[in-house]
Amino acid sequence: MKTACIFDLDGVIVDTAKYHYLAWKRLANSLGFDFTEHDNEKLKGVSRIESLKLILRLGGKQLSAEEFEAALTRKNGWYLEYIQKIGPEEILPGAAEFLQSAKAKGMKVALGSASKNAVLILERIGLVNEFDAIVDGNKVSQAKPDPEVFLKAAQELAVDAEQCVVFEDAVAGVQAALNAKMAVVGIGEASVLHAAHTVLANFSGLSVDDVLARLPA
Ligand code: G16
Ligand code: MG
Repeated sequence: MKTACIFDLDGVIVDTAKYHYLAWKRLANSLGFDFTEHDNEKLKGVSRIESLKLILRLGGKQLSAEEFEAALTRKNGWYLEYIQKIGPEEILPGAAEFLQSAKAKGMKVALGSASKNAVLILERIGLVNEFDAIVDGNKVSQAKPDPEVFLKAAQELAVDAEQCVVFEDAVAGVQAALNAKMAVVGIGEASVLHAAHTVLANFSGLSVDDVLARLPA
């Protein structure tokens, strides 16, 4: 039986993926190459460090250890600048309602995000007190598709992996949930997230029971 929901943050609860993209593009441009939205798909759910490694590979660019650190700091500075203005209006359609109805059904809810800025974002959108557990990029050492973030969330909720449903917008995140042996609902396009057990465009108009009925028992 599914007794817990684990939500990814960027791209599932809130649309911050576009701000990550803008900040990475700005960084790539400052290093002398471009970064397309198509390539950005590969960065979703991937940690800051792994994202930069991937971008540098795509741009055919090498940085010293100091330059690498400085690039991470610059990107995060721009990202923080972009998200200064976000508020509850950036919560993705139906996400807050879905979270509340899962809680009303007695399910436990956790956040499982790669972002080190997760708590700041949850505060901005007014959802920081809604989770029974928050596992973010500050608490894990392995980036998605490693299952660590979701296994830690299950541990903090005191539930087994098979009781958990993960909601993910990223290919790496879907794979992380599968690696954790959890049921996974993709949020986005089925053509991209085909490995998920089921895929929703967003949470709008869907009850928790509707979603649970689409998953393997
Ligand atoms: C998010 C994004 C990724 C981002 C990562 C790290 O993860 O999807 O694009 O690189 O967090 O974020 P930060 O630089 O804020 O630490 P998630 O897991 O919430 O989708
Ligand atoms: Mg995400």
